[in-house]
Amino acid sequence: TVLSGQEGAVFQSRLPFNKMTPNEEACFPDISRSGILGHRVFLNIRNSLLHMWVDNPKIQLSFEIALKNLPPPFDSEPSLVRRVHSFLERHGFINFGIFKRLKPIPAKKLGKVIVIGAGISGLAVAHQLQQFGMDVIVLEARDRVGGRISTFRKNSYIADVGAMVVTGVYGNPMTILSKQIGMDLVPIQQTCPLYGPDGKPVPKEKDDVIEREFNRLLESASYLSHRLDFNYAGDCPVSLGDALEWIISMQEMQVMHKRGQHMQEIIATQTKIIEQRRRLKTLRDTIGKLKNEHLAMINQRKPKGTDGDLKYCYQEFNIRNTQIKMEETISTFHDLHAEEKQMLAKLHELEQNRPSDVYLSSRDRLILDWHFANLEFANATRLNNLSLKHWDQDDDFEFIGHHTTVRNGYSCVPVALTENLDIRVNSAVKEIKYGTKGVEVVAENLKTSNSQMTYKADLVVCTLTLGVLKVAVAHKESQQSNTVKFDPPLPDWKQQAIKRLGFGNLNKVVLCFDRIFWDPNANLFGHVGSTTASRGEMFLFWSISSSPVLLALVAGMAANLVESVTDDIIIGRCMSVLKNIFGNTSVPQPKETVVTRWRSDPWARGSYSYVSVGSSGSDYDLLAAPVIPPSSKDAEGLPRLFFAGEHTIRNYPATVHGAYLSGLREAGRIADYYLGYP
Ligand code: HUF
Repeated sequence: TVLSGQEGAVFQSRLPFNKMTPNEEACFPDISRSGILGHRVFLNIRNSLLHMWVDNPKIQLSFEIALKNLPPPFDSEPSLVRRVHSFLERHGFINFGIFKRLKPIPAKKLGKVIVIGAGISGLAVAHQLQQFGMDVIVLEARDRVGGRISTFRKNSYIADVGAMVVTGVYGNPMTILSKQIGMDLVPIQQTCPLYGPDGKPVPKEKDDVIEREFNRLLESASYLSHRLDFNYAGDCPVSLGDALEWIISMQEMQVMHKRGQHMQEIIATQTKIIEQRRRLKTLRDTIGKLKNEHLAMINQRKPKGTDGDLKYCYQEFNIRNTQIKMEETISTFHDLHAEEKQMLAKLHELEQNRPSDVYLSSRDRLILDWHFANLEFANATRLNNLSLKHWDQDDDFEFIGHHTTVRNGYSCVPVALTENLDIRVNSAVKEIKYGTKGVEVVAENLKTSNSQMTYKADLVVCTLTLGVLKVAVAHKESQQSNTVKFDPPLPDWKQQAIKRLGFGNLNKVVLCFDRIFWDPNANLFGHVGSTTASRGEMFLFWSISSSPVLLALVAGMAANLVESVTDDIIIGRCMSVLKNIFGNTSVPQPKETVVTRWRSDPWARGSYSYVSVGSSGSDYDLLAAPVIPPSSKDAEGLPRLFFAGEHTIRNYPATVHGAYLSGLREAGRIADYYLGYP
């Protein structure tokens, strides 16, 4: 059920309606200790304020308006209302995004901040800190904002080559942003017809059966991990891919075992039939013999009285005795004959119902591989790289509601968030020096070669991608160009977490045509690869634009491979897949094409994070933790280096909303450290 009113607003804010969160209890220790009545008052104020904001996020919710609109008796303690209002504002529950300000931003600046990266997390943190009254500058290496949100726009063609889907609406901060700025959100039709390697449609029934099997395999892998605690093989942590292949092998063995059992049952039934037939033959002989005996006795029967009574009695006794024996034997014969019939029926049934020779036919396995490719797309890596135990650790935090795409292009969000910010594009950060007194960031201007600028501030927020951080902490010899140096080097706990957590890859091919030649009603169609190894190559096509644009996804192993191949070859591969499905003459040459190479992109070095084998959700927390410079005598002990980005948010990683929320989180943390408690 979808909640509305105050409950809906609290749900949208990802807070529990009826209780305080640990963070709230820490920030309101007096309320936390005050018993049920105090809690109720706090929750009523907090929930009412959230309701006011969610209902009208286009206008700043000032303390004064909040107080005015609070129903009595909750307006009777203005100091508490002010504290709740400040808390919600500081932690990004109200007054975030783009809205009409009723009160100007404080003119006196309260500390200087450098934000590295103008992706969604950098823009979120910069925007928040600026409205909190800090002096903020954003350094961005690219010539545009948005980072991994990137929209290709040419003529009437629009295609998102980075993030594309708003995954669930309820609780998603993008829902609030969509009310503030012109985001044209369109629900995705989830039906996805599949085409086989031969280009022919995969029958619906077959598709359903294999999808069920895929889900069963995932459930078995989860059982293996969470119920049997089978997460290590010796000392090595097990990957999801390993577990799935083991389960498949076990299923294959099970199939062989079932076949063996079936054969044994057939042989046992056949042996029983032979034995039964032998017994029937003996009985038939006995019946024949008794019949002859009985007939002879009848023929030789003598009448009573000639030879005396005793002989007559003896003769009659024998005749009847033989007859009874004969009748009994015939009855036994009929019983055994009926049994034989049952045995034959059973044999027939066994022969008719031979279990299948294999667990999956080679064709079925390829359809299963398509589902694996889809999972590899969602996680941006091969299943063999994913931790069996933790790969889906964020599942409980998935937002409910339909998935949507941004028809006017996702880049409208970062562009809107640039409002009033001092963003220096083309500024590639080379060095981040941090000490107890403050920070110095050296950046190279990529437009005017060799010109370097040093920026000084109280603190720095680093939203460099996990891929860029990995290169920064990699061993010296393997260092590539465009690396960022931390001075002093990042502490070991941070470096180890950077190394452990995975950073995956995913690529897209945009094909812009002069007309639609696919089913215009389907947003998606799938293409089953011809080998397990190539399962991720153009396995899924998206048609979400109002113009004739197709977006092909390249996931799993293929995502990296495709980066070493020229655009022509990749486009050629796409075209042959499409011609195979729709026919040679139906597919025109594309007018425009784009091929992404996120792994080779020096400012991304991949697509998004994943929980790799040996890592866990707690690595996201380590990546989020700020760094306090190594202490000196007059150390203030303040953290100077803060981190935001999709790789720093344990509950919502690898997403735009997660990156955005990480920016709101860091702004709150920085304000708590540098501006004091409200
Ligand atoms: O890379 P960023 O956008 O990271 P984020 O803020 O955590 O958001 O920002 C980092 C910035 C960039 O602008 C860099 O240029 C800059 O730092 N930078 C530097 C620098 N080095 C780097 N600046 C200065 N100096 C230096 N030295 C790739 C991708 C992602 C997604 C999807 C598809 C693809 C192909 C579809 C998808 C999706 C979502 C989706 C992930 C998000 C990402 C977020 C990070 N998606 N997310 N729905 N993602 O599958 O919600 O459909 O894009 O988590 O954008």
